[in-house]
Amino acid sequence: MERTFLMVKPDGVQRNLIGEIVSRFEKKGFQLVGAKLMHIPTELAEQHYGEHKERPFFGELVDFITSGPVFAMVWEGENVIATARQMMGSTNPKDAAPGTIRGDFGLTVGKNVIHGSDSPASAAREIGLFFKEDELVEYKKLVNEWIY
Ligand code: DAT
Ligand code: MG
Repeated sequence: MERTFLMVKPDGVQRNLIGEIVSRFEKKGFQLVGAKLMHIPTELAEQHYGEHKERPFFGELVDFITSGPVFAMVWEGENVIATARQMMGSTNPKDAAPGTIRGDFGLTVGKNVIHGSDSPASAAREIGLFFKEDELVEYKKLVNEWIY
């Protein structure tokens, strides 16, 4: 089953959006396999956002993501990587459709509430950066018989 890495960013944690965001993915039918509230060390932030190292906003991005605790999660389910991206909405909340997380809760690109992996390769990389194997929980949910 496909897995993705999702993270409520420091603005989402401060704005009490953890429960709302977890609830959306639960209700969709995805299964939570790992989660933790944590401060991201600068080194991990730089690794996580490594693809943006040359971008002018890289410094701000690292400062922001390390500015307070984040809620890091691994979710599992059919097509979860692409579907979670759709549920998040466009990177810039001003372009994000109503009904998406960024469309409903964000105003500016700098504080866009949530991170989600954008491909199978980035999901594998980001899950590995943030979680140890024994922090991911395998379990069977009977409700899955009513989803799949
Ligand atoms: P996404 O988070 O949708 O995957 P991304 O990987 O292109 O978007 O960029 C990572 C984060 O960097 C994004 O969530 C917010 C920030 N960011 C992106 N483009 C930006 C810009 N033009 N100015 C400031 N911050 C930006
Ligand atoms: Mg990205």
